Amino acid sequence: MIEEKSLDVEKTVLVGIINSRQDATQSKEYLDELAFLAFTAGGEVMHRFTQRIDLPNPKTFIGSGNMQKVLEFVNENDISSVIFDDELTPAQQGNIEKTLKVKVLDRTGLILDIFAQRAQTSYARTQVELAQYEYLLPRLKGLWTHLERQRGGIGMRGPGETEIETDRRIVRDKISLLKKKLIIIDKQMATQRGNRGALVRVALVGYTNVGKSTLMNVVAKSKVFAENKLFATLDTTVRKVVIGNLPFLMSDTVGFIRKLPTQLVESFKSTLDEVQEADLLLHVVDISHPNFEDHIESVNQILKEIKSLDKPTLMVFNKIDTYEPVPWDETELIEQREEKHFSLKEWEQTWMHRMNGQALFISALNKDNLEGFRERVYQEVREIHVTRFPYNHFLYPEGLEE
Ligand SMILES: Nc1nc2c(ncn2[C@@H]2O[C@H](COP(=O)(O)OP(=O)(O)OP(=O)(O)O)[C@@H](O)[C@H]2O)c(=O)[nH]1
Ligand SMILES: [Mg+2]
Repeated sequence: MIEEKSLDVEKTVLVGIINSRQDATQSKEYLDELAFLAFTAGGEVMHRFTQRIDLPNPKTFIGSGNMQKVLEFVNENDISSVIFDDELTPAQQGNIEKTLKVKVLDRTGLILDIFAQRAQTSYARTQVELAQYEYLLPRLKGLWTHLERQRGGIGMRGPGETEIETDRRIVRDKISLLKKKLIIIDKQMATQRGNRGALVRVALVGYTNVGKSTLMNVVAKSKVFAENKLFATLDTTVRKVVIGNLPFLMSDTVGFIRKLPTQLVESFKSTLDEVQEADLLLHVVDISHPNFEDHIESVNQILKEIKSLDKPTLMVFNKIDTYEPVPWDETELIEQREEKHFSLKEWEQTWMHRMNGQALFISALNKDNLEGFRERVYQEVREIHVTRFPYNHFLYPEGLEE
């Protein structure tokens, strides 16, 4: 079993930078996430390189001394791809590839590759393909054509997998064809959403891997694919949920990530329409993740991009089962405590306070506080429902009927 696995695993190295905007700790956290992305794409990270650098080299991103070190490592360890955490210009990517003679990807390229690998329906595939071609277009010149041996694997899925097209015209034609195809699908999706009637719509949003699908499954008793890898969900699933006797629609959709490629945000427009048209957002957060506050920021950034930041939102802090508060000494000075030393109760108080009570704490996996979750969502949905149907709100009495 293990041998089988190691056959498909591709050896990669990561490259990140430390600068005035990201210190050593942050850089490490970003590389942790990049390593998880690489793992999701089927790679094994053999080494991480970091360089302190404020202005990246316009030609090669990192300096020549460091490039030499990467090159030596690549040659000595049979590395087949080098992944940069930061966005590379097409020229930088080309130059680095010439030096290293292996595949060179940036975070955007890696995320696009994972999306291509995970897209199940033709709708998702069309959206990913469009994003990939748009990413590919400025990078066509000399792209990997000298790497005949290494076709396939990370960064090579989706367009160009079977043949690398060097003709921009073909790629442009493909882009316009895919755009036309998406317009048709978008129309179908809009009609489908229209057909769902006036039921209140609730959308689960959040960073990737926080447990949105797991929560959807327990609440809607559905079977949405969930796993401990990034971007398990690409297609939106909508389920009718009834709490008490109040029916509403709940949607589970693609997870967000720091620096989600703009090409993806654009081509996933229709998938994200589900969020835009929702009446209530449940922003799910993995409270056990050391970077969860950064994650909230990234999600809010994308919500802002899709003009959905001002929607009524409940913050749902998930995975309270794996959150391990370090017991703290009552006599210790408050200032000396770090965030991780807060007990759950304290978190609850700080967040409830900060969010005006719009926060919930649950474990979707262990079903902890699911009753509290259902009760709270019921109240919110009911409020929207009675505004929408002022004359028959008596159909839905106060409180839950179980
Ligand atoms: N410990 C713990 N793990 C959880 C909980 N909820 C979900 N998980 C796990 O977290 C991982 C990701 O869960 P998903 O439901 O796929 O997460 P998601 O937010 O839908 O992820 P994407 O679709 O990739 O955006 C899975 O391994 C789940 O079993 C929880 O409450 N506690
Ligand atoms: Mg999911």
